[in-house]
Amino acid sequence: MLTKEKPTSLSVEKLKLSIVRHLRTTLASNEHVASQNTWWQATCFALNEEIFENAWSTFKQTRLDHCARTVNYLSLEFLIGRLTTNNLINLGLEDKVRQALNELGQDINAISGEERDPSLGNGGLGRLAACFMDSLVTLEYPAVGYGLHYQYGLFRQGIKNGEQVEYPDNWRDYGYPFEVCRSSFALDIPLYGHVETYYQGDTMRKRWVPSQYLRGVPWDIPVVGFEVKNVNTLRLWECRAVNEFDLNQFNQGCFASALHEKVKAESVTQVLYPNDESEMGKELRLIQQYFLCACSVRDIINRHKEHFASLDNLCDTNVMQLNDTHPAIAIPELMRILLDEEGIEWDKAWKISQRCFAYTNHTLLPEALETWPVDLIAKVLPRHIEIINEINYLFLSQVVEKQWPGDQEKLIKLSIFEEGYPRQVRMANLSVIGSYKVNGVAKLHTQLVKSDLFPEFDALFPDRLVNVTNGVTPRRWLRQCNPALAQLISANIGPQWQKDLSLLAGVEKYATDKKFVQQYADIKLANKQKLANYIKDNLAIDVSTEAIFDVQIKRLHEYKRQHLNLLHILTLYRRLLADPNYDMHSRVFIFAAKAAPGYRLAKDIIYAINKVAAVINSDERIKGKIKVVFLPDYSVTLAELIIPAADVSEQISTAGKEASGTGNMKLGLNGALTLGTLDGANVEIAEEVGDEHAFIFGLTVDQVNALKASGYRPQDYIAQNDELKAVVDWLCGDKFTPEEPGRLSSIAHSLVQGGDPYLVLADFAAYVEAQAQLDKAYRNRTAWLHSTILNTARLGKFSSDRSIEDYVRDIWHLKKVSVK
Ligand code: DL6
Repeated sequence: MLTKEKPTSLSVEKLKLSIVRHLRTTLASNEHVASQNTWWQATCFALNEEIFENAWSTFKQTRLDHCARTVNYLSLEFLIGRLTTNNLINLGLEDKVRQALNELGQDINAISGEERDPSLGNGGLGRLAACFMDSLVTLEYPAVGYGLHYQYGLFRQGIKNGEQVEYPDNWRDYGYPFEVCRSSFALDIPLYGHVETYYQGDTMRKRWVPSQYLRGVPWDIPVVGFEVKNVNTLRLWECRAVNEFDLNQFNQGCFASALHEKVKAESVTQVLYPNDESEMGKELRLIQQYFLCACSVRDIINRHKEHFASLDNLCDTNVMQLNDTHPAIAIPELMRILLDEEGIEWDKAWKISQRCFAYTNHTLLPEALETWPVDLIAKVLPRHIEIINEINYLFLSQVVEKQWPGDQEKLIKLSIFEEGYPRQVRMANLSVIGSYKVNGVAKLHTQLVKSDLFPEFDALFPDRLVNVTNGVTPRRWLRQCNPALAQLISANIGPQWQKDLSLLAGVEKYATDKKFVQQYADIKLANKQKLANYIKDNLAIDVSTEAIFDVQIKRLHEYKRQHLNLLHILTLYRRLLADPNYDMHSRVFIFAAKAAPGYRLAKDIIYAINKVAAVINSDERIKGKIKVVFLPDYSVTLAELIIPAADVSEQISTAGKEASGTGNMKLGLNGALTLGTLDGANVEIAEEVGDEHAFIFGLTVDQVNALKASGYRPQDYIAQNDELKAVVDWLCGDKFTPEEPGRLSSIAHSLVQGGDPYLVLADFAAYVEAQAQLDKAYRNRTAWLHSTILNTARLGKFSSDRSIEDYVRDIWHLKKVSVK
């Protein structure tokens, strides 16, 4: 038994009755004709009976009894993954539902496989938000996640002749059983128009006269706590037209224009922007961001006003966490409401507002730091640009000028406005100035935020910048994705690790226990076999579980350096061609990655991996020593299959570029050894696990900076290294693309003529050497298994429960509300 059963009225008999009742009365089917998908929906509806009851109790206890301080997590992305198994585990109903379905002639695994991934995020920050929601509810903290109800999630990735092709992901097609439309909380959101000045007595006031409204309709997804009764809410706003249909136009035969307003409004929440590291600069994206913020801030205020007449104490009942700068427009939105609607004077309004917001920075990449043209904000949100102006004026004149009198450079750097054509609003500066706390997501990242990104802000506000190292939920990323390992751990140290991951330390003493080691090894092998079957079924590639499963799964980006991995694969391939007896353990290189549709070079790297795979996998001369596998359409569900099967976790970003990473934590917990640079949370992973149980290589942040400062010349590295020269030359020729010679040369070009911005060539030799060490280490079976088990045992720090407790202690100051 892995989960303590929660007090529930649901017996196997009751579950069976409920599932059949939903088949018949909710879904208009019956147990004789229902498709698997209908069975799945009926099962979800049966679970909802328990879930919604508990959600109501949580709501009642948090708001009505206590009016407890609540964190509102504002995020444009929540990459939640499938919920069926997650909810079953968290409800403690897995065994009962399995049995109930069994007795009804159904298989629980097939049924849960019917769910489409709600892919409402790009990667890092969206998945983190989902882990945080799981931890918040499990730790019984009052929390609401606010996001957008996209009709299309992140695109589905297909591979056609090696190229990425994007298809729309209509994740909820005909509805999603775990969501409920709460139309009674719908809101109208203003846009465009102009600002008027008027007098109230002697006081001059402003008001926004919008020229358009959008309707925000909330869809609630319950977030079920593990071994607790609490159920929190993820509220996703859908955009609709206020007047959906113009009957007059329709009657005149203008069918398309009769629907014009509806189509325009719905486009706001139609698609998730498929871009995680670069700026889009589109009016629609700005409206999306504002729409989320306006709906959420209004919803929070409405909740507050059920208990309090004024907003004076809003910051006592609520904190709004900005998940990166995407929801930063919430700051001027709250100010607008306080000033214009509540009639509060500026200083007091600013005090309230500033104590409501906290901001998490997730990236240092300059191109990912959001800016918006001033003219665009002025057009869409005319009152907000005035407020941003005033915030900036007061900040520069009262804070910066006081600290550094007459220092123009400081004023230019710290201003919310970036001068130029067009003038831009820097959302990061707005977020730092408008928040009471700002956090980075790993120790190294926070240090760099302080020293490189915001050093002046750190000097001005010495207590504002803090670190909260990311984490992942152990429920999904160990218990759910690796049930056999979870079972083994529980059998030896008890099941409490699922709520306190630091208890995994108790596994350490089994790392030398023969029986445990063998069981651990058997589980890894079975997981590898499962992945091997998937690869065979989906890509028709045979891979041996004897081989090292070397995994790099993450968004495709130059800074993550999938092309460094590729250069190493080519190096091994060359060595094998030169010497068929070249001594290496067989290796399967497994990639999964989506590239932003407009990111040409990233797409070229995917193409190159696939073309290289096709040649290497069919080259009999190398006797299957290397296999290269690119698994299309990376998703949370695919990650749950790959991670438990991995031997090696590739975390090879250029030092200083990856804010934290969370795949590194998931892979390590599941026993993969990290092959990584000293970047992001790799630093802390290596600290925890010990350098001898990871393969750390490459330039450090300081060395990267020094090399760049001294004038980095990638061609020097090629000149000094014949193997490197040979594999880069391969990319320029027709070896892998005989039908299109030179088709892979864009990669070589970016590395040589393009100046190699992410220092791939500078780290190549160290990477190849670390790979050789790893190859050697793998062959010592006992030592390798020892390291693997120690990775599981020593990574307890990286639970999102710990991250949430850090946020609660240092930023949010919440109190638990236990639902009885
Ligand atoms: O903090 C979550 C996650 C980090 O683990 C990754 O290192 C980082 O790249 C990612 N950042 C984003 C950037 N989006 N924006 N802006 O997702 O955040």
